[in-house]
Amino acid sequence: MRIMDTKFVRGFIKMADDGFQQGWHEANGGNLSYRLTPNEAESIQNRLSDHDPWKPIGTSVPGLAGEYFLVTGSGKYFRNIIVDPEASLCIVEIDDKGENYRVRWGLVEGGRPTSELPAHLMNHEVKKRTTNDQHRVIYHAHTTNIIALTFVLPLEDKIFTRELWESATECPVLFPKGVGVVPWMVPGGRAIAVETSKRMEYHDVVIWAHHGMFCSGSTFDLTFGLMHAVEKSAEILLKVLAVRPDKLQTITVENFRDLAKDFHVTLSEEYLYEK
Ligand code: 2HA
Ligand code: ZN
Repeated sequence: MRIMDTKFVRGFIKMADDGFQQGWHEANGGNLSYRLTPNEAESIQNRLSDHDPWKPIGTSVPGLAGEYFLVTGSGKYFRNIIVDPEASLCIVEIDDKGENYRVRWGLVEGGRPTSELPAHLMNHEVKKRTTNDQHRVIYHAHTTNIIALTFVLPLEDKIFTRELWESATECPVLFPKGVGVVPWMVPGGRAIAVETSKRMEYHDVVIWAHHGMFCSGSTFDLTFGLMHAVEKSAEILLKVLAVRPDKLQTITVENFRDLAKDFHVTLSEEYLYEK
């Protein structure tokens, strides 16, 4: 099957362009990865090249041995993905130890996978295990309002979660396990990948202070929708803080309990503290 015609490549390109249209991908900002199903990997085998040598991932992901990923390229611009996907994206294969990768398709003008490959793969490894193989999409974007919030709220999971939940009614339903927050760290390496994947054990959303956000999900729609909802909630919260920091009214703890009951979600007591 022609790789450009596959449903997962079409979905990936649409999601990347949706993110660009939102203003979350200035310059080469952000990155996206998708873990292929065994059937998808099988369906494109005769379209893959085996010329690229194995290279170290920079971290160890034994839980992903033999998996294939569609990922954005390092230094590539999201705004160009829809125009020239074969130059902007690549499919990588992970070796049988989870230590090395090689490019099997794409990046036709050269380059390498995203600088955040360690974070993407370590998050995928956690999510593959904790979601019983369901999650396949990891998305990193430079979401303006969430970044702004990391300058004005304490960098604590409990505070970010509660404030985002209060700012839009559907938030506790979309991310009942709340959000994790990583303090400012140098991007692109193993250290920030370790901190992020630790929080992905529990959360589907991890915020990087003064940088952006990571979301995990089972489909492109669910993962994009999650990022979009968190970012919109942050926008509302910033507007409220700008106009009237001492909110006149809000969604109360009692309201959250009623919501949880009717929508059949479990909201951790950790976030339902009295203020
Ligand atoms: O430039 O977003 O975090 C890509 C990035 C690095
Ligand atoms: Zn980034």
